[in-house]
Amino acid sequence: HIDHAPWFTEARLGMFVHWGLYSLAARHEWVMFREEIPVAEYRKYFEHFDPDLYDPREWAAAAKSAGMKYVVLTTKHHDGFCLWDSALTDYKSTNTPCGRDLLTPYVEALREAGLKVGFYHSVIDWHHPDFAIDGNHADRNNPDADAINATRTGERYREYLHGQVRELLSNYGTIDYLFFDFSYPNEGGTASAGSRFPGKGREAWGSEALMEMIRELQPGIVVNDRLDIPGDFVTPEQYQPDGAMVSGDKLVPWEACQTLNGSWGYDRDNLDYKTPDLLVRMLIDGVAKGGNLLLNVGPTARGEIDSRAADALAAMGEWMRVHGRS
Ligand code: FUL
Repeated sequence: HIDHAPWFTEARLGMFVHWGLYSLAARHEWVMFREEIPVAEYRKYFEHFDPDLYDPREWAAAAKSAGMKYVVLTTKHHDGFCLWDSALTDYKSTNTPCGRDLLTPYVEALREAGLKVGFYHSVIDWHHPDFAIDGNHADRNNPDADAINATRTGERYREYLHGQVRELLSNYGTIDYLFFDFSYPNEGGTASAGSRFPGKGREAWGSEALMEMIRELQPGIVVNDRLDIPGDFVTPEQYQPDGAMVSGDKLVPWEACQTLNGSWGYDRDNLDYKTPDLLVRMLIDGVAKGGNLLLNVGPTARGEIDSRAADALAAMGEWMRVHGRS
């Protein structure tokens, strides 16, 4: 139970949406990192981003009929591209052929459908000129990385991060949920991120001050645990915890985020979908252990939830209609 937001542990099921420039590549949201695509080359996706089928009312309807109570959209993923008209960067949807802020209709559609509004925001940024290049950066093998890093200041990036979060929490009315993302493959969780990745972690991001600002701007919001300081809930990723999560004599609110096919971003040729049976079992497993399930979809570059994801959601909805209580 989260005192200031009892809705969260009652909701139990939400929809995660990973959508951005990587959706055009259609082969995993880490494509820029995996294929070491330089910023200049990755720009081709920016130049062609034109989601003509984007209708967040359809996303909201799909979530709702699957029994989901909240939706969480990637405002910015690790590639740094912003889905809103940020005053702090040019790397945003308004400067692509799309030409508009995509968060406004998203937020409106969710509210209309009676769903809670969530934002995901990446602390990692492979595009920002002041984000230090480390082993988990798309540009990690650049022979000039050390020289480039010498010109980068954590302070400028920190200001950018705080400024963008301020925009997100000031310009779209009430935001119910915020998922920060600092998490690297094979590193298992986020604790002591700062010590494992020099220049990253609570001090580099100004996490305490950031959290204070968030609470001030949106007193009712729930925030996850990936700023290298505790949040309102913890976020096991792509696994179900063994049992209820406990700290001292207290139950810890948790939310497992899970994919449909192992990728978060649209991954067109990946056919390794979880069966509806497994999805329902994951939901039951989580509820039995006192947790939420945040189930991901990766819409196509045109903005559509493709038929395989839509079928999975529909199958969950079918089960919820028979077994749900709301
Ligand atoms: C991770 C990210 O690196 C993935 O791309 C995804 O966003 C997931 C929810 O968090 O750690």
